[in-house]
Amino acid sequence: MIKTVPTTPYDDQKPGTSGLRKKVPHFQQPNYVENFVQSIFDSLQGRDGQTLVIGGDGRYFNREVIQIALRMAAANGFARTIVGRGGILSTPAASNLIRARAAFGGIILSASHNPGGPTEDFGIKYNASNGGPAPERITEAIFARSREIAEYRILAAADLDLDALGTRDLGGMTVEVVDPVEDYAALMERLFDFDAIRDLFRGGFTMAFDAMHAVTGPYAREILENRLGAAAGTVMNGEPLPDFGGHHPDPNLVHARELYDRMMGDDAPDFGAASDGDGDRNLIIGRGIFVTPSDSLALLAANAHLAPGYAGGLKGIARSMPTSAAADRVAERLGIPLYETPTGWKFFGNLLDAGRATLCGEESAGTGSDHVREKDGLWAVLLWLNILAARRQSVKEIVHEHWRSFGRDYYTRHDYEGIDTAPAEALMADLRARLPELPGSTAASMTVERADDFAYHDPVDGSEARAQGIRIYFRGGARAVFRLSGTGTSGATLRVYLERYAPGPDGLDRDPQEALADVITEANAIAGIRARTGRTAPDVVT
Ligand code: VG1
Ligand code: CO
Repeated sequence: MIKTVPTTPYDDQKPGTSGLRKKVPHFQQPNYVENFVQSIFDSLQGRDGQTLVIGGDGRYFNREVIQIALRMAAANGFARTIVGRGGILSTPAASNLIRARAAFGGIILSASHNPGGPTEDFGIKYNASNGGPAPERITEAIFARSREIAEYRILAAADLDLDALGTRDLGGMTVEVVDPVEDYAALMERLFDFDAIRDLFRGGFTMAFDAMHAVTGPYAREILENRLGAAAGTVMNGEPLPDFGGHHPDPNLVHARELYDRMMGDDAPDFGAASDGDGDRNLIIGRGIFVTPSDSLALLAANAHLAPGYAGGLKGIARSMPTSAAADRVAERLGIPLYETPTGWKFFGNLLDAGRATLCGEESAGTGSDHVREKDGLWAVLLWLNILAARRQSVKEIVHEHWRSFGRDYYTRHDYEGIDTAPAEALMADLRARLPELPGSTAASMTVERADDFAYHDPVDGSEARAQGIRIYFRGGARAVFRLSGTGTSGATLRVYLERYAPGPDGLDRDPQEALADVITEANAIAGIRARTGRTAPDVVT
């Protein structure tokens, strides 16, 4: 029986960089989930009789929300839903399923790299039929709907068993519970030379993969250990846990410290990697060398032709604006276009759909390609492995060779987390107001050449995205970027992105913090970070 339940709107259901993210208790308010899911459905034309994919990263509250979403999908005209066993689907695997099964769209439950648990984070995101995060016009429609919603539709039914594979009926809608790994692993086998990688491992190559007790554990075990023959135990923290073992499933140098220390130690394996809560990010560390995500994008682009899936070359490269210019140099040499987009994967969708870009990347450890419409952590790891298998050099040799050939883009990001919203917004507003007077000025030791507030004009559909981050270019080629996070759930997070290009082959082992010391000082002085936030140092340096 379908019930129509009266409800009252919430005013804070605005999707951010990557969907709606709030604390679990916030989502547990009466009808909060139902309102948002109905707002999604109400914003979709032509969903009747269609297929919907549903899955999440397994965090606390995942199962409850999946049951609600299933009952609501059944009451809102969907003919079929495809759910990962146990409610599990990594974000790239969900994207793949939407595409492979020609679904109308998908609901992905995740707060990505944010911690999980009864008082931690949860998130709901809608992906469209191309498998990618809903574009702004849809997220705006969802938000608008959520502010006036008066009722939602739900089937009165008991919970479904999601732990056994197979097809069942839910009020006339077919629910298909699928193996979350199978289709995704098959896609990876089509893109990469599994024989060459197997051969690499057979020859004694060693690796450590930190799944951070998040969704990639089962994927990494199946692909790396079972199919590619990496030694048992290669996958660390491989059991997905609703609270990620109490950690932040964020693959950066702070939260993946154990892996980092191991990779810098004497008995380090050849290759180290990690992924985040929902499996779309990647961290790459070679023995004795951390590869920044910006460099990784450039390296993957320069070497992608070594993998079968990319043997025909790349159509173009797209990177988020705060990502370093390392990929630009590769695009230039390859003679292919480079696109600079706002932060967030949704902005890559049109470029990928239109066949303008093949590889995309963000400085926040997200890399991907046109194989799905999300960033893809394991994909990046496998492309690296394919390149290592083809070149038979160490990560360090490959990175150093790249820098010798292209020059090096020193890069770091400084995050100030959980600062009060008011001063954070005032800091940004003040920078915006001072943009015209910045060129020619010097706050500490460097002189501003030009400064702007990044606006993106989508070359495919002509849409505009404004106020995407303050960019300050200094004389001599360094850059600082300021923006506020759109994924945090408590207070505001200020991100400061810093980079400088060094054309020569010098300084291969130089520490970026040291190489960027003057840019860091200048950026802090221009924005008045200490005075406005009371913070003397960033919380996270990546
Ligand atoms: C962050 C990253 C951004 C990424 C987004 C979602 O956003 O900076 O590059 O696309 O997270 O990633 P923000 O607005 O907090 O800077 V995930 O792994 O959460 O889908
Ligand atoms: Co993620």
